[in-house]
Amino acid sequence: MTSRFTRGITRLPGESFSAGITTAGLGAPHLPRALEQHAAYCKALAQCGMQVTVLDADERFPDSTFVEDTAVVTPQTAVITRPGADSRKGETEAIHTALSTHYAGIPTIEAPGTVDGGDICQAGDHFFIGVSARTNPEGARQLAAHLQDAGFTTSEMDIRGMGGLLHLKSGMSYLGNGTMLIDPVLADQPDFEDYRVLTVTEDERYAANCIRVNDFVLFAASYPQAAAMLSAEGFDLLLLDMSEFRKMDGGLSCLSLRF
Ligand code: CIR
Repeated sequence: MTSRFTRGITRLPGESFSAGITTAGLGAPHLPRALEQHAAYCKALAQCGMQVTVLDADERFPDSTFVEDTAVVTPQTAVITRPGADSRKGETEAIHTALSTHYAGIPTIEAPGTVDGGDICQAGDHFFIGVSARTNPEGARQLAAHLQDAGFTTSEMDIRGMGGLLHLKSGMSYLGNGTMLIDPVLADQPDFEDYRVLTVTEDERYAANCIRVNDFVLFAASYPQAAAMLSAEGFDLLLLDMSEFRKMDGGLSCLSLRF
């Protein structure tokens, strides 16, 4: 079953956005354009039926617009992460405060564990936990324990050394109805045997990160083959220009917490 989401949290990119971490090699992001794209993203979440809280930018944390990495949330439960990059660890404080009005007693990942929310993919009652350069085995173990306490099943997928994937969800998205959209680099994962798997082409790898939100799929613009494949499967796409966030290694899922 796919959760229905009623609330979202996003955070505006700030003046320091271009000082964040990136490997993309696509040049510096243009802040006014990033703000326009962010506004369109928040509008799309609202169109999906969500009430969206937009937090102010925090110039101390250039990557803090990528709120997904700071928590793992479902409509029933939340866990505050401990991001793998030192420059991002302080981002969790504001998110903890924002989530505290919605959840009682939120557990946190503790040192030496690290978890980036971008490595965590929920598929119904199951969570895939990516072990990556950002999420370490101890963080994965702690998160699995919290999620199992909340009644979910979990499994780990080690993506270290898989070319081009920053996070597990850089290469996979759960679309609901037992369907996964994946990057070709994940094509041979035995864990996907029970799913209907749709694979993006090598030249559209960025499109593997999208988000199913209630009746729609928020999808990056400019990936026509992947968009046509999903439309043919009956998904309703809301296309969004992500060019400025892509320059900072960010995708559609990174920009919000959905619960
Ligand atoms: C970082 O390297 O941490 C940011 N520049 C990008 C984070 C993207 N987050 C995500 O995929 N969940």
